[in-house]
Amino acid sequence: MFKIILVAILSISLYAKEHVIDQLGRKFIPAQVKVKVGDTLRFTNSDPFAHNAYTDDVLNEFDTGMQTKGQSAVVPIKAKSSFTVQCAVHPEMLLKVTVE
Ligand SMILES: [Cu+2]
Repeated sequence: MFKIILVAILSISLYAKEHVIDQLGRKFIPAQVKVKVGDTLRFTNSDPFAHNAYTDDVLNEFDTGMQTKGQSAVVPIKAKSSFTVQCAVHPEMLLKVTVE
């Protein structure tokens, strides 16, 4: 039983992927991403001013708060869904996330 649990944990960590999303030039780069449950999104602010990343998706709701220059924030993908991530500072910044 313990062995089975251990293998399950190992395989989750082996296949979970971190998707790096750059916040640069008032854009999320890339502007769309396909992910799987268990993956993470890493938002990195490469602009000299503050950004944010949040979604109102009921299944994957998150809010990175204010990210100053160079700051990174990691959020988990918890459930199958399709949703849009926005920046609270710049409403024109959009990232389309598809969870397969
Ligand atoms: Cu922004």
